[in-house]
Amino acid sequence: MKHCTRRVRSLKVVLLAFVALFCCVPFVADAAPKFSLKLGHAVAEENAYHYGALKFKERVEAKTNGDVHIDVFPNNQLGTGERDLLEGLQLGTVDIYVGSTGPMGGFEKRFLLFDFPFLFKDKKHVYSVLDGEIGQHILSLLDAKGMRGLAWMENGFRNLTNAKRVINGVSDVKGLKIRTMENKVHMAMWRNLGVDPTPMAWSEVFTALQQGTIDGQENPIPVIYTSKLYEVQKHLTLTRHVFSPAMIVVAKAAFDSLPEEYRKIFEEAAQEAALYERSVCDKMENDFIDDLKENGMEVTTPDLAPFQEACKSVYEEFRGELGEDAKLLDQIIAAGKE
Ligand code: EAX
Repeated sequence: MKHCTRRVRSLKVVLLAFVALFCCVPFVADAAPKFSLKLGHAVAEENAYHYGALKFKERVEAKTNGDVHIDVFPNNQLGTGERDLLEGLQLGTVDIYVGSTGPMGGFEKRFLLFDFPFLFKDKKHVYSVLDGEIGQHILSLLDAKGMRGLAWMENGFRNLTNAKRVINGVSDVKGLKIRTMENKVHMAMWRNLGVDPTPMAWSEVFTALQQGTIDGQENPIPVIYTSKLYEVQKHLTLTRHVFSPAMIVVAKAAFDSLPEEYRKIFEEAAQEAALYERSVCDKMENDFIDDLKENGMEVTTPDLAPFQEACKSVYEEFRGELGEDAKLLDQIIAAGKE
């Protein structure tokens, strides 16, 4: 028994030691994140941007073991539109932006490079440029604007919608009042087509269409569908007049506050999220046209040559805005002919 008693005693000692150790170790709840960042975008949660934003969040939080936490705010919750969100990056009210390059020309003129009408032939042409030297060069220009451009996402080829009339040719567009992004190259293009362009933040567009203060707008299929524009627009015209890139951009102050290993994680996660978002956006663009028809939109595919001819003068009018990067415009055009 003695033997047994000794064993019981040593078991008690072990148990007591364990209990003492457990009690003196402070109970560690889930460790609070060291970095909490706010990501904002201007569109609905059903839009591809939101999928891309959530993928970025998921990859960063996983790779940093929760040291970095990202809150995603869709539908302009952090600003009144994309220009406002981008200003938020500079003011520190927004840490991460997912959105189009539309207003970027107002921050860095050379971003207008991608806004020239009918510049890109197809998505293969688009990504040969965005994922090559030209795309990386343009993103790098953001450093001087208090931002760090991490990756190219996709908004898509822009198409015209309106409430007034079916568009079968370029002459049918004349006289329409069309909302454009706050982008002077887009506005010039629509003036060349005989349209009265009205620059407006995205957050105001649905109401303006509903009230009839504008006749139409232009956006990629995923934005048209996920913003339910079929409720206020009867006609969709597949003009594909500009390819609208999207970006994931971090406020430079927020990015520089991260340790080097986390900055690298941000860059890797942004690339992963961008490729994922492009695949989602591409599928939406193919799927949603039928959904728009089912929701009452009349879809036309006019001959685009007259539209392209009417917009040619925009190139001469604005290539000077690009400075020494005007040569990149020629390179992009040449790449489209290969
Ligand atoms: O980025 O403002 C626009 O038309 C944009 O395409 C939209 O907000 C998605």
